[in-house]
Amino acid sequence: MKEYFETIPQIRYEGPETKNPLAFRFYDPEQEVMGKPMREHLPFAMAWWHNLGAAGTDMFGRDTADKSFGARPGSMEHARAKVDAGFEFMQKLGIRYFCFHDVDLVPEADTIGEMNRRLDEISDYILEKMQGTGIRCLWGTANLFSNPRFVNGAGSTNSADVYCFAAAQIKKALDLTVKLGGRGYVFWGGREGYESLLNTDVKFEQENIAALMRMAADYGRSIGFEGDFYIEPKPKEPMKHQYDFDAATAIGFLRQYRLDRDFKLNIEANHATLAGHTFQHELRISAINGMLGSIDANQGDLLLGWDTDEFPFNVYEATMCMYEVLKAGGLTGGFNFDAKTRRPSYTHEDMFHAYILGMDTFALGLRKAAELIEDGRIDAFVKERYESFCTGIGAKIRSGSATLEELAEHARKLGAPELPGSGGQEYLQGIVNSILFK
Ligand code: XUL
Ligand code: CO
Repeated sequence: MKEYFETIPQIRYEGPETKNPLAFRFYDPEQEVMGKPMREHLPFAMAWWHNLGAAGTDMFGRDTADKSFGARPGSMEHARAKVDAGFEFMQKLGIRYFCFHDVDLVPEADTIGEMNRRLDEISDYILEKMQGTGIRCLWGTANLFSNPRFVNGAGSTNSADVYCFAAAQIKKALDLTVKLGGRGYVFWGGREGYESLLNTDVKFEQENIAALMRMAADYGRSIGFEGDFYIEPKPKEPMKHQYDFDAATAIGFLRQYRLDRDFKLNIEANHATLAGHTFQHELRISAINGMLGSIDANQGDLLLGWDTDEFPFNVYEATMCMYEVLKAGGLTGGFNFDAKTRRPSYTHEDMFHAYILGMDTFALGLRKAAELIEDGRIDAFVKERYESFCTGIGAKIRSGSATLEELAEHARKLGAPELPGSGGQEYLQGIVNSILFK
């Protein structure tokens, strides 16, 4: 078997002191954190599209990286070489999952029939490679945004024929997800939105998107898919205004169209910041609504207003993410590195450095989040902050048995209320820093 990354050894944990760039400093898969090995807390996934496809092209310049893997791009031979290289890559890093769009796996064909034939062929090959490796699919999806036919969206298109094309792609991507043991299926509505309200019937489009999702969920269940469907919220890019703006918007949509039993959310860090939220905010909103399913682990650049899909290195963010995940009791999905190396980082070695960085960042975040929880001061503070609702009139409000008149009477008797207790934000931020940097 040809080796694609000949200079790269098996990546192992060597601890924080190591100077070896091809070793983990913090990700020690077997190390227990809060009673579970790290690898169970952190089901990492490789994003097929970035890692095996993206070659550094930007709006101003063509590829810098060579992702041909020794084959002619656009051929089935190339599709197979990507499978081989991808599995070697995952095995060398100890990554147990991958995520894919249909068009990441094979060159796109003109007809659904030919496309499906190619997908059958490659998925047979992937299945073969999966045997004995423990590697499987985290989630699959259909690319319903790149092909010009989706210029006006997929579920939100104005063309019934295009809508059917989208349905055909979703059906096949679901078949593949099930075939490859996927835990989830993602809808990222890249073109589901609008550029101008002058030509758009928003209600009509949203109803059609919901109907497509309903049909997908029904079909998925009919072929034995037991995982979760996810919406991946994003406010903009490529469209000016996307319907799945943020977690709260997507949750409202899922509930309105009664899709909330089958769907959860896939929260991406960079999408959160594009929506003007923190990553932690989006995770918290999903978690408190029972909708935190999976995570696209990346990072944006706050100085740039677009989706830079960087590998996560911000330990503070990763800690706060893992804090939310631990508090939510873990994920049914995993951590997909929807991230690409920077255009000037074009070597194969850079791909490994990037994943080591991302995995170490989340491992460190996990350890620090566990320490924050075990320390207990933050939880104790929050508990005490709401204490006035534990007894007396507060407890009555919480139990739902109070009336407005009763509360007004309580207030009248009080005269002037005391100021609520201090928010203590600086005190709490100091605790976070003392744990992060000890
Ligand atoms: C785009 C994005 C997608 C989805 C899958 O911003 O995040 O790659 O994760 O379609
Ligand atoms: Co994503």
